[in-house]
Amino acid sequence: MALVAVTREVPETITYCQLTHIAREPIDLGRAREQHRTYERALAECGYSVTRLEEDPGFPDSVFIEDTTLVLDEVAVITRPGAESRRGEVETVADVIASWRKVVRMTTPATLDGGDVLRLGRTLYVGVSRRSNADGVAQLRELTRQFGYSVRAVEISDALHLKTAVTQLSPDHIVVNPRWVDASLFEGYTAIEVDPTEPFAANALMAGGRVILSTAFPRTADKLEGRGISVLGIDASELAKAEGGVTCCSVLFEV
Ligand code: CIR
Repeated sequence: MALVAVTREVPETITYCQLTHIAREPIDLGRAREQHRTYERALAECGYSVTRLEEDPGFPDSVFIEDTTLVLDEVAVITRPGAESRRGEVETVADVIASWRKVVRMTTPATLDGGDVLRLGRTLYVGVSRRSNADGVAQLRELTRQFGYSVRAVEISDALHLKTAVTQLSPDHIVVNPRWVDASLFEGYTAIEVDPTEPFAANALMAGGRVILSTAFPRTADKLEGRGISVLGIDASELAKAEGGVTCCSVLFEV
């Protein structure tokens, strides 16, 4: 068994990215790429072999590769991203993922961003958001039913994606921002709440027994460490200006 992480270079056009909840500020491309390298090194430290796809300046948000595919053990679902400017990002990703998994595709009128899908065991929780619609939920259900997954739609408020509001930390724990999602929906998992001053700390990346978290969230990191979670902090400040967190910049799976 090997752990694989697929990432995509920060495009030089990142400054023209989609923004929904935050105001546009200048993004330093050099710094963003440097931080992205640090992120890749953190994944390597957690045991992943990292494949970085080339930049595509035609797609300002293409570094956020998580939104383009959901890679399960049995199949890779290629999404139809909710933002029109992002739809074409999936082609390169589909070609690359096809070397590891059978690929299936979502089609119009479905929209779904990978950032809206939280897999907990055999349940796929899907945030119905500005990006992911009811057809997206229905198609995901059809495409994964034969492999024994159940798909549950989740209401979220004020967050861009479901995984802005909740992510998995360990086989038993999740981290949540209770203002954005109802933690009681995720049965069987112990929910740890973010520090109230760090609303975006609910986006953590479980990787090989550790958790990668932005160093912008020291209070939540302390809280997680106190519960026995090993946190690997990285500076992710430049891509946070593009409304991206630590889950968005990779697709993780086992081969
Ligand atoms: C977007 O709005 O699509 C990007 N600027 C940020 C995407 C973040 N992706 C994610 O949380 N999965």
